[in-house]
Amino acid sequence: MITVINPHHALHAGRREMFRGRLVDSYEVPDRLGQVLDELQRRPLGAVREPDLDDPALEATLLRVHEARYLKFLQNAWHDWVALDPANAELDALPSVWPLAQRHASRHDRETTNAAARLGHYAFDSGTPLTAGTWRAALSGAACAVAAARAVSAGERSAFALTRPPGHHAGPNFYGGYCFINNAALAAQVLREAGHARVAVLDVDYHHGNGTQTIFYERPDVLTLSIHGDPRTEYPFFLGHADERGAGAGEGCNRNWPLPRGTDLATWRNALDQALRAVADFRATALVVPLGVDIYAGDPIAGFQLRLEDFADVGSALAGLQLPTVFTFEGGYTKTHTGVAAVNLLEGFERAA
Ligand code: Q9C
Ligand code: ZN
Repeated sequence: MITVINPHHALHAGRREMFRGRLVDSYEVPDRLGQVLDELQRRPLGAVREPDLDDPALEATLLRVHEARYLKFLQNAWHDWVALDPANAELDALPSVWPLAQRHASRHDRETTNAAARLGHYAFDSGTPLTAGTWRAALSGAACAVAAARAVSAGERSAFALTRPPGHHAGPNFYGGYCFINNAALAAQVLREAGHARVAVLDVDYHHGNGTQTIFYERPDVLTLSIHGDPRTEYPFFLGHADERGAGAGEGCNRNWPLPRGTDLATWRNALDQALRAVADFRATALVVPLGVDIYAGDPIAGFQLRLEDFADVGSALAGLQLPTVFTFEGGYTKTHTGVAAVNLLEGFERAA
């Protein structure tokens, strides 16, 4: 398995996020990636490369997944935030006002020119700090996902896009959940364009992959599956129910397995087996796995009960599909076990592949 690492990930380093009425220290910190890299150096799985950052094809791929207006917003958001008030340079950009969805309550077709208010047009939470280096870090991360998918379409059995910020909560025109650009969706899109007629995305992060689901909701060529904490009680709350099955041409091409807090390996694996069957029934020829290791029992912001030794079994079950596979690094927030959990899963995959 090759790993494509984001050399600029640390340019994105949010300081604080809003959580239930207070600003708390960011969970999504550069050390998370450092932990995975350290563990990969202890237990190597293959070559670690950097992506080509001036790939001329990257922009076209980005535009297949995200709206041009949204990408323009992201690219300029920090500059606009500081232009509003030079003192903002010392502060992370967080939204604090949103247009309402209720009938007649807000205009959605007009974009405010106030840079602080504009954040509310694109962000779905106030827990996702946007910083001076966010755009460059996220863009380099996108290059990692694209490079990983290209390597796999060129014949590698598997590749790991080791990048942050994560991506699976980012939609066609929205950010949140620490995510700005949807790396898993980009990988799926690249695999499609490389000739894989049907691609499956199987999201194992604790949180529902709302961004990926939204991006592909009406597409019949990409099957999106997510196993996650039940949105009735768990973030991101407003999507991820079992009855979301896709729409239009994509009817039947989305499946969700919401599970209660406290779910252990046995119940979680049962959902995984159903998801694996769905991938096989779809006759996918390539697989993308948004790899969130916040399903680990010790995670500080999640609620499943998988133990570190369970991760290898998950990896080997994924390998059982025998598909060319791209992993993208998503959640996982412990200060000490993020790397072990991720590499346990990837090593389990490798051993069984
Ligand atoms: N203060 C991913 O795992 N809210 N995103 C948590 C804790 C946001 C998770 C509240 C969780 C986002 C990629
Ligand atoms: Zn997560």
